[in-house]
Amino acid sequence: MKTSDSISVKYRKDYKPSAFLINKVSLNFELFDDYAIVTARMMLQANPAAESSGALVLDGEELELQGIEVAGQKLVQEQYEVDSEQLTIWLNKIDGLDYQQASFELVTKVKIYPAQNTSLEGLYLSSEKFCTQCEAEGFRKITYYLDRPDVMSTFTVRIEAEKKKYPHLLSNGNQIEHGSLANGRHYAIWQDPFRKPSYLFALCAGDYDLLEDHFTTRSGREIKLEIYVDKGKLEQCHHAMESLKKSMAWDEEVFGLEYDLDIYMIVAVGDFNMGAMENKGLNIFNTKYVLAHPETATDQDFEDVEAVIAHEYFHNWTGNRVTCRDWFQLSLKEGLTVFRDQQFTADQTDHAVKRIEDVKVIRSHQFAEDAGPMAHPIRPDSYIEMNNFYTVTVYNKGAEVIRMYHTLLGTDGFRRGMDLYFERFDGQAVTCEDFVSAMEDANDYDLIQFRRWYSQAGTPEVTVTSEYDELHKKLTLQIGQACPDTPGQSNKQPFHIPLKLGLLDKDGNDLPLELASNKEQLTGDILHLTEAEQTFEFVGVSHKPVLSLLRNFSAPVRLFYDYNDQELAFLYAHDKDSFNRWEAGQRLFARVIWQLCAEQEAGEPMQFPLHLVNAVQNLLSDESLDGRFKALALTLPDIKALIEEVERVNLDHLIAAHDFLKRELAKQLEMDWLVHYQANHHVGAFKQDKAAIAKRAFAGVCLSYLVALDKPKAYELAVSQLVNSNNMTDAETALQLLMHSNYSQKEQIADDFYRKWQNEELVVNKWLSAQATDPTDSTIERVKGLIEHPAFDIKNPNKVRSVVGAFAGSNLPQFHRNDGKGYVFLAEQIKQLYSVNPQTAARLTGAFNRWKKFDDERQRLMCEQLQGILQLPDLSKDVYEIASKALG
Ligand code: 0A1
Ligand code: ZN
Repeated sequence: MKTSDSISVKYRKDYKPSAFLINKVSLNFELFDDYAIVTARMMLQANPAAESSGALVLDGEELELQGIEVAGQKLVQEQYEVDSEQLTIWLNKIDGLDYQQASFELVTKVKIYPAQNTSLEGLYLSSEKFCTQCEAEGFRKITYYLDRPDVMSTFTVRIEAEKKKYPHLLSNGNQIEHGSLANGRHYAIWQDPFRKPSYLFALCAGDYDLLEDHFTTRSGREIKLEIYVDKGKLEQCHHAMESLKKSMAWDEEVFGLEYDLDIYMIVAVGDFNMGAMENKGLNIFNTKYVLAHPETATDQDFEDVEAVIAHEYFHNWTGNRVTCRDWFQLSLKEGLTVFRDQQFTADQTDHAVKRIEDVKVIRSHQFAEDAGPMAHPIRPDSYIEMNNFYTVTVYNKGAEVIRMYHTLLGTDGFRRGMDLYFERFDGQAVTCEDFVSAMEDANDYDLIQFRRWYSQAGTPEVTVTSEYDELHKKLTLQIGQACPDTPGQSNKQPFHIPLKLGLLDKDGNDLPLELASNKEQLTGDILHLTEAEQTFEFVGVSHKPVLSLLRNFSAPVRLFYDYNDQELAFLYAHDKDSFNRWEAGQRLFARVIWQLCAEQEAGEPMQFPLHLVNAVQNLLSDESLDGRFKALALTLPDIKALIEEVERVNLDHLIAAHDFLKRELAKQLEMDWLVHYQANHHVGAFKQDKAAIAKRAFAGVCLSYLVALDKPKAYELAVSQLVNSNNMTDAETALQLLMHSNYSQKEQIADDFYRKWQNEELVVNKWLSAQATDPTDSTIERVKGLIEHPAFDIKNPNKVRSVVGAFAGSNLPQFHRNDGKGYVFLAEQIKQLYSVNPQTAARLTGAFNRWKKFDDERQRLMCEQLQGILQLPDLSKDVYEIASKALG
């Protein structure tokens, strides 16, 4: 078992500039099937901004040191020391070296074993291709280095390997030379003119198919675009290429940002821990976010590919040109880049739909993280393993914080802030504070209180009460805010919360907004909450309005306001703010679900409230609404998000209530679902324009209600959609619905689907997760079978996520079985995985984080598994941090 003294906690407050800088580095990679030799030649210099020291301490892990030279002298044993994490060179023991005055050269040679590297961090060989992943601290598994983002250097990289097996040899920047060598080997040399931290280094070597294109920047520069994929996958790359070109044009148009190198390469790999990586000029992507063809990828997959391509492309400015000083500042690049990709996707698709999708992630995942044992501010104060901090808080709440600047400063003000940010910090490694000050200075806007969003964890709770004074036409809002304690933080200070609102008259029109006093507390339709308790008096309110609060989810908070059913139904039908229209529906459904839970608690039968029928029917038949919006507005709230609404949950009751409501809505509106399904489900030539996508989404939700009827006729519709579909959107929807139902032939369906798609890995993953998320009782045995299936591979993170991740994260009824078998299954998988791939194992461990929400028996069962995990021999830091914090 890990003891607390064998692990170390890193603190943000301990930041010190590096004692040395690296001005230039040349790397030479000699790649062989079973090992690689890496020679690094670096020009170092004492950092004038740091305390000087006679010891040069380089990071390095899992490296076999073969030689070391400083200023042309081979070092002998007394001059350096190596342990499992560092190489220390005693510069003061090297004759004639004046390291404080002049720069000096260091040459190291190490041997590494990429074929044995299953962590997928550093340099690894998988599916006969070499690939790297260096963020956050993977470069130290390639060579000894100052592996921290504030040490920036120019890189020259020479790669040599067998020509036949590895015809493509790629690294960052421009290729400046290539040629043949003896013994069937060849080499290429790459030079990246931009200084960069080691985490942006990349190397790929293998035999790929290549899609080529080009883009002309608005200043007229010609950029080569290249996408490298596994042989035979070229047909699935066109969407990624189009997405890249759209992203490049969008960043020029919206932010005035042009690409800077002459070539932009993307390599798709099947074994990858995350979505993708923004290495300078050489992005490496999980195949899931590159490959897309209508037959094998859903409309959602297409949107995801476009968004991830955009995200990585946008990092070239927000991340690469301006990078992070240290890893505590991760949200500086990630929150900002997520916000940028969200805006991009909204512009390509639909603003309201995109907003709703993003808020769903916040509510189901980020709120849970913020209320659990891993809660941290978007700029964390400490960590044990940095890889555990690539979180929904840093990324998605980080993006919400950026969105609030946009809300407060407006599009132009936000742009002014961005321009100043680049003007001041281009080419540097900076902090979140630097970003705030740029926004502040460019707009002459006080963001002192706003800064608390960076330092305080937890989800603020905003409580609103209202009173209408008919006589004086006055509306008084009493608004309080509080933020719950989180691990290591209590007594939080009030946040600056922009609360966008509207007051609706009885026709659903917005009434004008005017405050009686303190008029600066309202700008446009944004109310500025800054204190624990505030009173706002609106005047000239002609009659009692319906309140539309927190429009467009203008801040990442929980809003409490005592709406009644009539008001919610009214907003669901009329709010001009599409987000709040959706939100009203979700609240309406949630109220019913909690009511049904209360009925079960009281031992009474569940009663379906008929008032819902009207509300849903009106929405269903509202011709003015987009199909994707309708699909979202007709979907019941996610159980995960509902769990976050209560202190402790009776999961059995909650699931029963959720199922009951779905089935009742299905029954009450059976004809409507059928009519709309038939009107929107399209047979015939495949189209992928906005209208066709919207119809598929809407038809999919209608079908989900029909299948909930548990009737042969409905199953027939789903089966027919599955077998006759010419696109994966329709096929996957039908597959999932059938697999999650009581349909008697579902085994057959699963077998046929597999037989058809067994050679398309990404489709097989859909097949795996459709089974792993089946809420019926047989699933526990089925998932045990799936991990033995030839299609499963514990070394491939996409497979692990498709089976184990999907089961633990998205199959609440079965993961939380009351016999504890779901928990045992997850713990078993973590035990198999933690030494193979610590990062992915740690992510899985997070599924236990919310154990305190459940009943005593489930709590006990989950804790038992967490304790077992903590007893594992040589437990990785990654898993240790999650499991130990979960147990608190
Ligand atoms: N920076 C990448 C995400 C990423 C982070 C860590 C990784 O390995 C530990 C890999 C990728 C992004 O935001 O896209
Ligand atoms: Zn990113």
